[in-house]
Amino acid sequence: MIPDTTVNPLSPAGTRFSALTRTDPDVLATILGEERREREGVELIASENYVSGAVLEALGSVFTNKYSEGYPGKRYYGGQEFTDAVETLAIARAKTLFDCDHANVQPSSGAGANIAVYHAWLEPGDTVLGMDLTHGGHLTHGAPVTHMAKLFNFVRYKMKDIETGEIDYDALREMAKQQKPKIILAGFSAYPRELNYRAFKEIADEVGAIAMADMAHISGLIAAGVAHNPFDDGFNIMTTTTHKTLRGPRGAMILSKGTVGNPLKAPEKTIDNLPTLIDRSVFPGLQGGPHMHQTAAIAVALGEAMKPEFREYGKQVLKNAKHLAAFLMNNGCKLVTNGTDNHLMVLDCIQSFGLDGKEVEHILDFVGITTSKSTIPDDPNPPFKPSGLRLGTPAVTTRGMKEKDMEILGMFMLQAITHKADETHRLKIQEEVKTFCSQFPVPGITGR
Ligand code: DSN
Repeated sequence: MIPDTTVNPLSPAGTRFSALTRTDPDVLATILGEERREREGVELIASENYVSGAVLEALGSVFTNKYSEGYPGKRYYGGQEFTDAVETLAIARAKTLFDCDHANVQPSSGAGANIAVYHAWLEPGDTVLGMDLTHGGHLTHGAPVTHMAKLFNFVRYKMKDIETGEIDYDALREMAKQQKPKIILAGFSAYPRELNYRAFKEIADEVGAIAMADMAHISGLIAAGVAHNPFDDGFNIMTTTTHKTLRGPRGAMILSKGTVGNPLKAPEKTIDNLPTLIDRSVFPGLQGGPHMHQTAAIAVALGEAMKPEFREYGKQVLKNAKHLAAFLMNNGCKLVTNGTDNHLMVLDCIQSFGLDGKEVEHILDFVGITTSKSTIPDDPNPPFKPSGLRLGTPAVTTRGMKEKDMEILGMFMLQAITHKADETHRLKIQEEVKTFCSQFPVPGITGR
């Protein structure tokens, strides 16, 4: 049975939330409310997950008290015995998991990690070739609204065929020859298919660019060995957040190939110096003191990702996604690229239901199914009211759901949309979702 933390457990000293119970019941109420929301609802946002009790403990540790600008063995403040040890551990685990020469585990977010790479390698005005936002790319890959788009010249490639998701690598090559990018960027936040990393790398070599992969969404699948590792095809850099399929705390890493030098000395801009250029770009270039409690929690998550159970987790994420996609398509829904090879899918809500993504997100929210609206390729609608909805299976898989549960979730979703105007029916589905969820504990809340 799942302990009900919304009922004040009296909290004797030393037990969970005992200090907050005494000092700040207002904030405690919000934390318990969020726990209840996570426990009683279904999380289908493709970029979210549930951390383990161990990750949560490291994140809530005294490492948050410490300033540690610099890198292990080269810091600007004293008292670094344990910060050096934990950061060294995180770096070593990241290098082993992703098979690279260097890991910078300090970026506090994925956006910062990408910005640090751009500044490590580019000069203002240089060109980056990245995936179009509505075709699945990410805001930090050069969307015109970002600060980076004012500094660098981003040009965008698209899918050749939105029915299959295939990228037009011939067009990409031609574009690269014309535009002469310094970075070719492979990566996405709403693309449901595998990329051909070898093709990206060959094109990058032909035009003298470096190959960078933003694997924020699928780094957990790469670590589990169920998705391709871009380093196997010679990529130079991989950025990733740590809180999506990798199931760690909020944070990010920059992984690279090359020789690790002294980050206190500015090296020449050569491919071999990328690790040092990246370290200097993160600190002092972009950030001040790293979040060592976050680093400790990243180390724990990377340790978990090295275990055989994580391989099984990765396999199940994929099985669940394929199953949910098939169930929805068999019931008349239209998915962008007609399916998925990874953990996510994009539902075309206009074609499926005659509703936009914001309306469907809202309908599902009411019954306790959390999703995120999404653009579809070349979406005629604006990003705040786009035509699609993105769904993903990393979080529900962490809770232990399997293929048959995907059918139940799919059914709840379709019923909620069909009965959107029937209040009694909607409340009934809301109760059914809650009862269904009670079978699947949330790890961090139960302490697992
Ligand atoms: N917000 C993340 C996502 O949902 O994909 C990426 O930044």
